[in-house]
Amino acid sequence: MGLITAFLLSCLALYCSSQNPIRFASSGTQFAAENRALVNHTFHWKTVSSHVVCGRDCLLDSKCESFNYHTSKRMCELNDASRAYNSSDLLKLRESLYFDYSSDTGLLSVPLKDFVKYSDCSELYQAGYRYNGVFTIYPITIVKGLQVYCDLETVGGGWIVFQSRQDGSVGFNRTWAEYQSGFGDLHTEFWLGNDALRDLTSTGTWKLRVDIEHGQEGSSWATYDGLVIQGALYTLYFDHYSGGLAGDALAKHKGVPFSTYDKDNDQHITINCGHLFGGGWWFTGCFEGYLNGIYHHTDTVEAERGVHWSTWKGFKLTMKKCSMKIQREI
Ligand SMILES: [Ca+2]
Repeated sequence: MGLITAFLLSCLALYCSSQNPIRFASSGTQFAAENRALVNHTFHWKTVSSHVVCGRDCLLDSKCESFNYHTSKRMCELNDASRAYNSSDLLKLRESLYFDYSSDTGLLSVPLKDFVKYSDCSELYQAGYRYNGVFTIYPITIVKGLQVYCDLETVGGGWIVFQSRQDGSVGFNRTWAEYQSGFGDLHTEFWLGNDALRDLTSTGTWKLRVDIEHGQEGSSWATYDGLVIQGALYTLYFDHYSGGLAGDALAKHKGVPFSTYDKDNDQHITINCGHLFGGGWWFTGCFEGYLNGIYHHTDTVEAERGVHWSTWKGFKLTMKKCSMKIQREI
C-alpha cells in the first residue's frame, strides 16, 4: 500500500508541472497521444477519477502494456498490447487519451481541428461514439458551438439531453432568465436552456424522449414525434405521442408557453403555478406531467408537490431520476 501511495504521489507531483507525460518514480514513463484510443485489446476497464490513477493501475498490472482514458466518461481501459504491433487498432477518438511506454507516442496526438464538427448527438453515434458524455456540437443555428450531454447508450442512440434529475443536487426553482440560458451541471443535473432548445428545434424534425424512474416502482418512458419549442415564450409543440409505457402526460401541455415564478404565462387565472410548484414548465392550470418540480428523497409526497408524470403513477409518487432528450429524426 505504501508503495502504491509513493507511486501516486510522485506521479501527482510531476503531473502538476506537466500534463504529459506521466512519470512514475523508477518505473518508467507513460507517454500520451491525445484524442486517440487503442481498440480490441482491453482486458480490464473501470471508472476512475483521472488518467493518472489509470496509469498507476496499468503500472501495477504486469499484463498491462498500454491504456486508454476517456475523459468525458472518466473510463480507464487497460490494454494487453500496445500500438507498436497493432497500429491499425489505434483510432482517432475525441476526448480520449492513449498512453504507452514509447517516447514517440505523443507524435500521434490528433489536434481537435482535425475532427469533424458534429451537428448533434446522433451524428456522434453514427461516427461510432458509444459512451454517454459531454460533447461540443455545432448545430446550423448555433455556429459558435454548444456543450451538451449526449446520451449515446439509450436505444436508438444519439440523444441531446436537455433536462436531467439524478439526486436533487441542483435546485430547479429558477428565474425566467436562468431557464432561458440554462443552469446546473451537465454531468449531473441540469436544464440545457430554452434559447438552446428553441435554436436546436428551429430546423429539422425532432423526436422527444422522456425517461422516468421511481426506484421502488421501476422506470418507464415516453416518446413524442415532431417536437418544436417556439417563439418568445418557448411554447411547446409536438405532433403526437409516439410510444412508451409511461402514457401521454404532455397532452394538455401542447401549445402552452413556458412559465417561471417570475413570469406567469400559465392558464390559471388566480394562481402562479411556477411559484406554487417551485419550478419552470409549460404550465397549464397547472400540470399533468411535471419533471422540473421540487425534488424529494421520499417515495411519495403531498399530491402535486414533487416530480410527477401523472399518466404513469399519478400525482403522489415523485420521480427519483428523470431526463428529457431530443433526437433529430432521419
Ligand atoms: Ca397564472
